[in-house]
Order: sequence, then C-alpha cells, then structure tokens
Amino acid sequence: MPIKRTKFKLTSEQLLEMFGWLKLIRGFDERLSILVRQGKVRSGVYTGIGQEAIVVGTCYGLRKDDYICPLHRDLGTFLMKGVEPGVMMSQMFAKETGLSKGRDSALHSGVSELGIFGNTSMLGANLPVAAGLALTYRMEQTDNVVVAYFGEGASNVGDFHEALNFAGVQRLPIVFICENNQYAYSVPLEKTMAIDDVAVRAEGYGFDGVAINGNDVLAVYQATQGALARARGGDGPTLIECKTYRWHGHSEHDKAFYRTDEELAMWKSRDPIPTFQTYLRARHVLDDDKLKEIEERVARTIDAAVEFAMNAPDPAPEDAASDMYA
Ligand SMILES: Cc1ncc(C[n+]2csc(CCOP(=O)(O)OP(=O)(O)O)c2C)c(N)n1
Repeated sequence: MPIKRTKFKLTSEQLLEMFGWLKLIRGFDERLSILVRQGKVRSGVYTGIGQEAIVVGTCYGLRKDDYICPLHRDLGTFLMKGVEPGVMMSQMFAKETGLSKGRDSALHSGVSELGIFGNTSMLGANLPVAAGLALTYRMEQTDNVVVAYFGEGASNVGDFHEALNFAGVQRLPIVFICENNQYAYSVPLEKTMAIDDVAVRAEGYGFDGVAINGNDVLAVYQATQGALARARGGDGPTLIECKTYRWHGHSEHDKAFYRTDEELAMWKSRDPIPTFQTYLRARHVLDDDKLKEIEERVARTIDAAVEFAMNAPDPAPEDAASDMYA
C-alpha cells in the first residue's frame, strides 16, 4: 500500500539550520579525509560524503530521548544528536576526551544520555538490538521511537530479516532507514540483490516500505516525519530506503577502483548540498551573506574541533581496564 504524503512546514530558520547541518557534516568528513592522508587520525574513517541528506533528513527534529542506531558511515548523526564536535574529533584521534576515551576505533561508542546506540562491527547486528530498544519503549509505554540505520548490503544478512520480522509482528515503534549507496564495499547492488528496491522487503514482514531520493533532504525529512508519527501513534514500523551514493571509497584506505569516473560524476551532479542551496535561494531563504556566514561558522567549528582533539591528552595506560561492565 502506498504511504500517504506527510504534510510538513519548516520556517526559514529551520531550513537554514538544516542547511548548516549539511555543510557541517560534509566539512567534518572532508577534514577527516585530509587528516587521514596526513597520518593524524588513529581510527578507520568511513566517510558519508554524498549521503548527508539522509543524516540531516532523518535526525532533524528527533527528540533527545528517541534512540538512534547509526552505521559506521553516520558520524553526522552523533553530531546532530548532541555530541560536541571536539568530542567527536577526539574520538577519531583516540584521545582521552573522545566518547570511548581512546579505547576503540571511530563509531562503536554509544552515548545513552543522548540516545545513541554505538554501531556494531557485524553488519546488521545493530538491527535486532534496535528492535529490542523499541520493545523497551513499548513496555515503558512511552511514545519514543528508535531510528535504525543500515546499508543495502546489510539487508542481505539474517539479522536484518529477524529484526524486521520481530518489529512487524510486535508493531514496534521503529523506523528502519536503508542508506542504499549502491555498493557494499566493492560489491555493486545487482550482485547482491535480485530486486531493485530494498523497500519491498518490508512488505514480507507486514509493514510499509518506501523508496525515496536520499539526496533530497526534504524528501527524507518528509518520509521520516510520517514514519515517526505513525510509530508514535502505535501504528508500528516503516522502512525508508534512501537511494544515494558514497563519493569516497568504502573507507579512506579504499581507492574504489571498482567503479567508473562517469558513474561518480553522474552522482556528484546530484550532490544534495547545492541542490538544497538552489532551492533555498529560489525561496529567498538564503543569500550570499547568509551563505558566507554559515560557511565561516562551519569552518570555525571544525578548526576548533581539530585543535581541541590534537591538543587533548592520550588515554593513560593505567586506565585501560577502567569503565568495564564486568
Ligand atoms: C556480517 C558482516 N559481513 C561482512 C562485514 C565486512 N564489511 C564491513 S562494511 C561492509 C560493506 C557494508 O555495505 P553496506 O551494508 O551496504 O553499507 P555501506 O558501507 O555501503 O554504507 C562489509 C562487507 C561485516 N562487518 N559484517
């Protein structure tokens, strides 16, 4: 059954705020990419350059006590959920001031006070956990929602199907966000799936799935807002498949020789940021002065984050076994 279009209204300030997030998240990843080349980052770096509209469209307007279960490529979701840029950069530098105090690489850390469940290395394994979190919300009788991210590659593993089945049977308050960036590491979509849209998989588990342009931040926002409202109202899960493309390799050490320059150029012409910028200018929400102001603010924020992280202390060896659960 087709999903009804959700009506939404965003003020000029909110639209500009979304634009600022797109710019910050892009800038953060771009700076990390440079820092990797300079040998300054201690973590593996999996940029989401080209995919920012998914992060912003899904996280914008989320409540602090909604939980997100992000992917390895979703550094921006941490920022949008409230992690300070300096802390996030410290995490990439494995510093004492990072989320995990230098104990793990990149994005495996969570922050329960901010509603972030850290990514698990095994693809798809975050999804049953996400369903469990949604079950908790149901048992606690809150109207909070879990937003769980996964790649199209992960939608081929068993955990994905078990999580969707459980969420469908229990009508859990969860929104599944597929970041379909066309490749699972070096493997193109058509070599892993005999269908065109991951979204159709939802039907097999008794709820709606929709495939949308994942490079259109407002389309992502609209679809997410509809899914959140249904989940909060007790109508169960939704799967939103966001079609997109990652510009860099799987990680910064992957040169992505398995794809063509033409393909990359085609997707770069659909860059979510200039597309949104053109829209904002046409609506007279953005002008040259505002653009300059946003760009300067973003540059300052990132510079400060890098400086904070570079000057932060390394973790002390004697603390390696502290903060253990058992
Ligand atoms: C179960 C499992 N198989 C293989 C891997 C190795 N691996 C890590 S990321 C990745 C590709 C993931 O592709 P996708 O799910 O589409 O997400 P993307 O990286 O494209 O955002 C692979 C194969 C893994 N971490 N877990």
